[in-house]
Amino acid sequence: PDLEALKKEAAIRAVALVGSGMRVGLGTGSTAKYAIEEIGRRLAAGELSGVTGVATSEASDALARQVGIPVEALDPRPLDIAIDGADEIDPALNLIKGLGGALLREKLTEVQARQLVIIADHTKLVTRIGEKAPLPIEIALFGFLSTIERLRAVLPAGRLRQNGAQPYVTDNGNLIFDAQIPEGHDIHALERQLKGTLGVIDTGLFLGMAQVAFVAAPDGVQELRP
Ligand code: DER
Repeated sequence: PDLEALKKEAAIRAVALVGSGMRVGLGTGSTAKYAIEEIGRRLAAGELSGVTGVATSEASDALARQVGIPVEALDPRPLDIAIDGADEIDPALNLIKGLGGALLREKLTEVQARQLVIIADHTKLVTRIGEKAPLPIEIALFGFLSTIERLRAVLPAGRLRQNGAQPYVTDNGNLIFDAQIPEGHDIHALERQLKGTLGVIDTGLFLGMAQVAFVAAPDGVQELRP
């Protein structure tokens, strides 16, 4: 089966964990899209009822409404479950996220979920975080050139994400610096160092947040736990 079919298979496995009456964190990206569509399908078919969603991006908010999922703003109440994609997944289920630009709302939402369920295809599996994907870092617009200089002192191989000729702007009005994580970095120490860097709002390191990942490979969907 092709990659899209595999991603959809993983999404359907995750949505099987959604029960009626649940408050669900709705992820962002091409894999999470299948999960949002599947929740909508199950609601329309009467297989689920009373589900409300909290979207992690404007795009996912619009898609949720389009498929008939009632959406609410994030408030301090815990979410029963959140379903989202990832750019990298290591054996401890540490993640890189944010290539879709939604890392801040994703982390703010998913930290409140009783269960964070990751869905992906096998190309996202890594042995070391930083092996395949750059780390997205959300930075304030104001003084961003100074912030980039501070970041380059920590991660020299990085660049401001562009949207054509303009800098990419997130749903929150911030910018993103994408940086390679060279071998030898302790990712927990790196997260602390980046979060302590003036002008940095958050990073795409989601460490120890996910409980389970459904990873689709040509021979089937694997259920990975840390
Ligand atoms: O930007 C994000 O965090 C997305 O969830 C990303 O990590 C996965 O996007 P994909 O499912 O389109 O690969």
